[in-house]
Amino acid sequence: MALQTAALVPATFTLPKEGKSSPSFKDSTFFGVSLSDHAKADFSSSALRCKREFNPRNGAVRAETTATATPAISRSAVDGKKTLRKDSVFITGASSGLGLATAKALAETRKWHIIMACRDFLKAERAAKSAGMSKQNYTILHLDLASLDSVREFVDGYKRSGRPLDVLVCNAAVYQPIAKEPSFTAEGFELSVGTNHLGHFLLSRLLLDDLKQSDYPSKRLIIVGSITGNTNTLAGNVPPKANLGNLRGLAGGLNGLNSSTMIDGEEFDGAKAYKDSKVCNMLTMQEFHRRFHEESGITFASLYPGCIAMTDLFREHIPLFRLLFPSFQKYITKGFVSEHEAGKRLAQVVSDPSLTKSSVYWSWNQNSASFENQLSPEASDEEKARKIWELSEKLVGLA
Ligand code: NDP
Ligand code: PMR
Repeated sequence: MALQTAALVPATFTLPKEGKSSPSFKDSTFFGVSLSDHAKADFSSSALRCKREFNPRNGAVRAETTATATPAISRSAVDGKKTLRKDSVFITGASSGLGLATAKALAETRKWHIIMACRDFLKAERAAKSAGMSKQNYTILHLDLASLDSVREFVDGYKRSGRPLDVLVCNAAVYQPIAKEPSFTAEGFELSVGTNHLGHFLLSRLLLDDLKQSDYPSKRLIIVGSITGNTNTLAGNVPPKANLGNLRGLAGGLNGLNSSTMIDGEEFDGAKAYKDSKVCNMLTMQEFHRRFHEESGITFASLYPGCIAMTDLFREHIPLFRLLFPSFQKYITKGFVSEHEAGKRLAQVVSDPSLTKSSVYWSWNQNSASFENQLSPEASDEEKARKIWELSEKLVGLA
């Protein structure tokens, strides 16, 4: 029911600058779909019952959290017995591109149950079907990251379900490279930072305790970053460059009324807002690591999966860009990766036993070997990470 209510609220709307016409609804898809019967049925699956019987939430589990094997079977430490259940991964924005490819890669192992947290239920269902994912390997739940109410309802619904949470992947994003005017989330934050950063920030904060309680030996919280937010690279130096400045726009609420819509307090620029949001994503993972890694054993990581130049991320770009960009990346920068390859990379960060180090920004070389990459000075600035954390807490109502 809660999800049904969220589904009736338009996700975003455009607020023109002063003196222009009245606010117009944008992207106001009505997701008239409630928590599906499919999802409800799944909550009482035999795998889940099995986990409950073996009491996964007991204190002794912590002793097991440093194990690095990738289990199809998670361990219950009560008596050394194994709990027979699939590992459970939540992926935001799994209805297309990287998220879908990752869901597919993990589903194919048959070790994972994938919770596809998506804003458009029907699109996600069709996507899963066309990717050949078998119904028993996934559940679709409604989540609109451009609405903090939707995030809270998603979390409430999840908590009521009793489902385990072993790995959370924050993947969804919007990119508005040619927008002349800012768009806003339901709470009035500029859309790119509001969705990509603030929505995920609230989601991860609200799910952290559940992640802590998982009996999966190698729990992870992963966020998808990008090379374009890192000014220590050629790609990161293509204008407009990411720059969070002194955070005065973020402090003001990014609402375009009594504050700028940009984190640094400057004029709206959609491409920059996206890159800034990715810097926030990468800083947030490091801040999570500093605050919670030692006590929880959770691995916090970000990554750049390569340039997946044919995804829907570029849906709002001009047609000429969409036509030329894949070839430019394939033949000139050589940064191109297919959705399939990128999905395998993110699936590795989810489940590979060798990728358990926390606070790493993963990248891959030309031979598709993973390595720990260097972040730009701004994307690794501890003081900024702390300030963004504190300001974001206020904006999403956690402080
Ligand atoms: P896509 O546009 O294909 O996927 C983005 C996903 O996010 C879609 O499923 C979309 O849903 C979802 N989404 C957008 N807004 C919301 C919202 N308000 N609530 C819930 N879900 C939402 O792009 P990619 O697969 O390329 O992007 C995935 C991630 O990869 C992003 O974090 C991006 O920054 C990152 N990335 C991408 C690169 C690339 O080259 N493509 C390079 C580096 C990083 P819907 O299907 O309903 O639109
Ligand atoms: Mg970039 C090694 C060089 C390299 C790489 C790996 C990327 C990745 N880009 C590179 C170089 C260049 N790009 C150069 C030299 C140019 C100027 C011609 C260039 C331009 C460019 C544009 C206009 N690139 C872009 C755009 C976009 O709109 C994309 C973007 O910034 O999205 C935020 C983009 C990207 N280039 C990349 C990657 C991965 C992107 C998109 C994805 C992202 O960060 O999510």
